[in-house]
Amino acid sequence: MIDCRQWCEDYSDRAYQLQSAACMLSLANGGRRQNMRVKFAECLIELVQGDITAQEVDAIVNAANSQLAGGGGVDGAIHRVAGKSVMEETNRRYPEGCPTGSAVPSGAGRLAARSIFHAVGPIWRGGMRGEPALLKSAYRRCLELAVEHACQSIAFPAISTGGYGYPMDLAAEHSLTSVRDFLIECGQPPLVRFVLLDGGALGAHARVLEGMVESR
Ligand code: AR6
Repeated sequence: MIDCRQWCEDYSDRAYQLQSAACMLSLANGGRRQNMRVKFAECLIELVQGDITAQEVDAIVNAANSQLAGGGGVDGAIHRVAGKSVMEETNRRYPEGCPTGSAVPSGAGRLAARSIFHAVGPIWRGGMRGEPALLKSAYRRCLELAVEHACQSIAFPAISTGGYGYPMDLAAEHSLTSVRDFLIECGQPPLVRFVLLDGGALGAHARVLEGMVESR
């Protein structure tokens, strides 16, 4: 079986040719997209399909609401696995909640990670209410927190694309642009992983990341 997981390790032409070949092989391999990795300024952006709660990274990002009240989707899954200490901590430390477009840190309870960054993405209202800037800012604030907490690795879900209704293709473009720009500007953290729940979400992010490599 062909392993296409380690593709596009840097910006050289040779690596890009390898990436294209690996991509074709991965599509030939049952048509199922494999994980994808691209390097920006010595930092990796990695796309994987999976469950955010199972990630062994320094920080896991929660797709929270501005009351930090818990809910369904990623938020429900993270609090279920992490245990009640996380909600107790956020209630105590952030009684005012967290504004949309920002994020706040907490411990990670029973999760394998050290920290959870509770990020509040925008509710999609058609795209003319500042949603792109708010989504980018939520990702950026998490990366700033990762640097402040000396995290070597951070895992993001596709914030706002579930209950908050942000179209997946646009969310992929806006989130990946924000992360790429931060990595180029700051050169850390070394690993940023996007954990996408299904093949459609993974494909949407992979198309944007491929476009970033092609247009460099
Ligand atoms: N791992 C990775 N991705 C997941 C997981 C998981 N375990 N579960 C869902 N997704 P959502 P939002 C995907 O709704 O849109 C909550 O009630 C999901 O398929 O979790 O920012 C909060 O309390 C989707 O693509 O977050 C807020 O009130 C993406 O993660 C509100 O929902 C985000 O979906 C936040 O809505």
